[in-house]
Amino acid sequence: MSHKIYLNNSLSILICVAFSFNVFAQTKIINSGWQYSENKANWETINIPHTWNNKDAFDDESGYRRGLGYYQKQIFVASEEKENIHYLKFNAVNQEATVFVNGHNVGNHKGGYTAFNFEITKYLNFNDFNLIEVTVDNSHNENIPPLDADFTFYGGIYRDVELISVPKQHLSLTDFASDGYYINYYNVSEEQAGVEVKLLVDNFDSFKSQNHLYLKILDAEGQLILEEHKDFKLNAATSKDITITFPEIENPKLWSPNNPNLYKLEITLTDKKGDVLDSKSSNIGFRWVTVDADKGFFLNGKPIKLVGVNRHQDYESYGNAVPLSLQKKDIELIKEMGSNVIRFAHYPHARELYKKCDELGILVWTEIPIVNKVTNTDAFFNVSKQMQKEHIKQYYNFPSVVMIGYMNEIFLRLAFDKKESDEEKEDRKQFTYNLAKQLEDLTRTEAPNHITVMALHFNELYNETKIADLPMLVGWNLYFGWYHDTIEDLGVFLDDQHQRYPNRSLLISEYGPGADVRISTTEPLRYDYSQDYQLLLHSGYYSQVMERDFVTGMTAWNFADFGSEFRGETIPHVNQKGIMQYNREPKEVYYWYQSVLKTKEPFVHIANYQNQLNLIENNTHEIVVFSNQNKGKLYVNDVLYKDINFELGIAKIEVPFKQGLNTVKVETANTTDETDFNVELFQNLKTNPKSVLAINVGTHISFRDAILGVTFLKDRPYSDNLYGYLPNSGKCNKKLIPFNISNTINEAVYQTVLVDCNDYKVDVPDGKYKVTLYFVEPQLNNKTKVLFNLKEANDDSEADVMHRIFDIKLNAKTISSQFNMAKMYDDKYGITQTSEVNIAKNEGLTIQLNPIKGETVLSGILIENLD
Ligand code: GCB
Repeated sequence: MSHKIYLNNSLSILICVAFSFNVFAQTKIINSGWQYSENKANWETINIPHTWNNKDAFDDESGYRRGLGYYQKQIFVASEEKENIHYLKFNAVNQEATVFVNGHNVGNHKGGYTAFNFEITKYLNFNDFNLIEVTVDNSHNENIPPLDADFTFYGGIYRDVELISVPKQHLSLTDFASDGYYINYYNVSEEQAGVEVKLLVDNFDSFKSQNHLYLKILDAEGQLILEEHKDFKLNAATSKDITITFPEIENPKLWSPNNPNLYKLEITLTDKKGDVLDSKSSNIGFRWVTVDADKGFFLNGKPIKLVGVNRHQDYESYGNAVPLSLQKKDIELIKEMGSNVIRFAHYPHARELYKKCDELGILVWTEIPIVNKVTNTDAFFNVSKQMQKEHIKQYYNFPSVVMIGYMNEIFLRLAFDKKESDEEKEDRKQFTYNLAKQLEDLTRTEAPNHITVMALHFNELYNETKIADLPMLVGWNLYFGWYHDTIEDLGVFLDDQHQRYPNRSLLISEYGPGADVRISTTEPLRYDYSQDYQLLLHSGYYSQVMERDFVTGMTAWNFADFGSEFRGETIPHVNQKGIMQYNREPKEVYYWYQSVLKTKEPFVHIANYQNQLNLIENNTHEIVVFSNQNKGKLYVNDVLYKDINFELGIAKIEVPFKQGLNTVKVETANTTDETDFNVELFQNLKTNPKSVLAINVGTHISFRDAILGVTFLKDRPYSDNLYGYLPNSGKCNKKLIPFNISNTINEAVYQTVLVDCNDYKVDVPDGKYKVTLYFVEPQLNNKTKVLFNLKEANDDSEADVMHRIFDIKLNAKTISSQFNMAKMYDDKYGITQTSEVNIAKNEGLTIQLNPIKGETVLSGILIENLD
């Protein structure tokens, strides 16, 4: 074999392009200029990636359209391409696609997160235009997982579309749309490492062919380390499996998160003359992993505590149709946070991201989207198994992939479903177990040398049914301190599981509270959505995991906020458990992770939740600083205030502030951080009046409304010269209603309600004011909806609704009589009542809610001075 031909791939491409254009394999990405329609009548021009749900899934009015979407595109295929074989490859279409070429149905694919391709040669017209049409369906389908899950199932062609043209002999494209080869490792240790490659080569010719395979392993610098050649014959119209085994490499550079040493495999297929037909390449990473039920996770024979995140693939305003450049940035941010592991939840993400994990050094858990429940049909079982095969075969060659899963919280609906009889429930346990067993067996067979995993929710069902004994590593999704119990209960649970199931390895595959950057508090509490509570929970989990060797690690839920159509928290339709916001702006806890996970360079960060501090009554506030150092010095307005010590990456210091701009600086070994706080003191509203005053009634959290440019202050019992409710004027209970509120973007103001409290006082000085009161009817049923729609209302439904009726008075003057939200407004509708008030005689503002029927409610107050 002459050296020239095999100089390197790019050169050989050039040679081939020059001499035999029509034989070499070519892939064209055909993303641009598709036509899209939801009804086949009105078409618009779009580019792939595309989804039709990036806006409507966040819009209460329009609602989220699950149904059909039609795509079409013309492609020109040159006559030189005639001798080649042609494929259309879709890297992901959510969730069912039927593809037509020039009117011929070329195939259907079910499942929204894996790639598929169809051979289209016989349908093509050469030297002519060809019409490609794709019908996409994201309606609920009982036979396609996921059936039900806490994320939005955006419909559309949202990953690249490729037109692949290959010579008659090529690396197979038909093995579940894989690359047609699989890299296995043998005898990997610090001293040596072996690589074995299994290739599938197809011959589409009607006669025998003679071919040659040339495989090279290069090191990180591009130096050739090993090469293997193989001549072989292919019978007409057949496929062949060829295994090529390299001799062991001596003293390999092992791959790990700290040292992601990669080698490269290059594969070249030629004809007997030596002309290149096909070529592919992959990362090679030498590593081995094991789990030990007592000692945790081991990489290359050394213990490693896995700490990282889960990731969903969507992004604010893009839905799931996110440019790859932005997605890759996510992986960089995850690495910069100090993570050594990612769980790609709850489905395979774009393959380019796994490549990025190879390069950056992040261990990967990857899974298919069988979530919350399964359907007991052959069709569902078959689609599930097909998905897992596609998943394994398409993601097999990434050295970062070490854990492969197939189910998430599969008994969630069983645990909550009240409708099923006991018998039906028993049946459900059995068929779910059966599917799990089939998928576990399939995964072990198709992906030996990987760790099988499954994620469970906090419920005994997984132990009782023994489904938790199937995978090699069990992931528990644990929400202690959020959905139930306290942060400290985590440890109790972990110890109990370890004692009861001493042979099981476990990981905390999810944990985390919702957090909204607009919310802060000095008294963080469960379910308050403050960043302060988010920090408490994440750091509390971390310390409990670090204390326990048997826990292999933890992956936070979630890297970033993500779309979940049915959710209604302080940001509607968004799951807010991100460490980053939906637009990938960091929440403060991101920096805390850096302080405990990144040890190489000195790091310090002053948490500055909103740049804005509102200090009520006194002028001090607790500042939170993160650092990976032990000690530092804190300066306030350029004066040394204190020497500080960090524990678990955190120092908390009570700092005195002055009104206006204050600068805080922290110095630690070789690094500093400095930040400005805009401080507003609320000590005496009469002597120090505010032109705008906003109060978040019924809660200990403050809420920053960036559009109004005002912070709704935390609520409090009244004291002289300030504001607050009069505790003796009723029960004055604080209530949280975690539901979407319509007619507002300030959900957090309405969702916290002060119930049965009749008098409220604000000591503003004399003057003319515009006073806006915020209300919502907190009855959590749809009865008010029926009632509001008067045509549908009937006496029975009216009788069920609790009518809450009260008069509203400002300084004894009635501004609303018989205020009855159930009667007057839609369900969970954000209501404001605005009136002007003249305040005189130093009497301040008194808000009276006089109950006529039921308990009074109030959500917020905004007072604007008009003088
Ligand atoms: C879980 C689920 C995940 C949810 C998460 C939550 O356990 O696995 O899909 O998004 O809880 O936020 O409730």
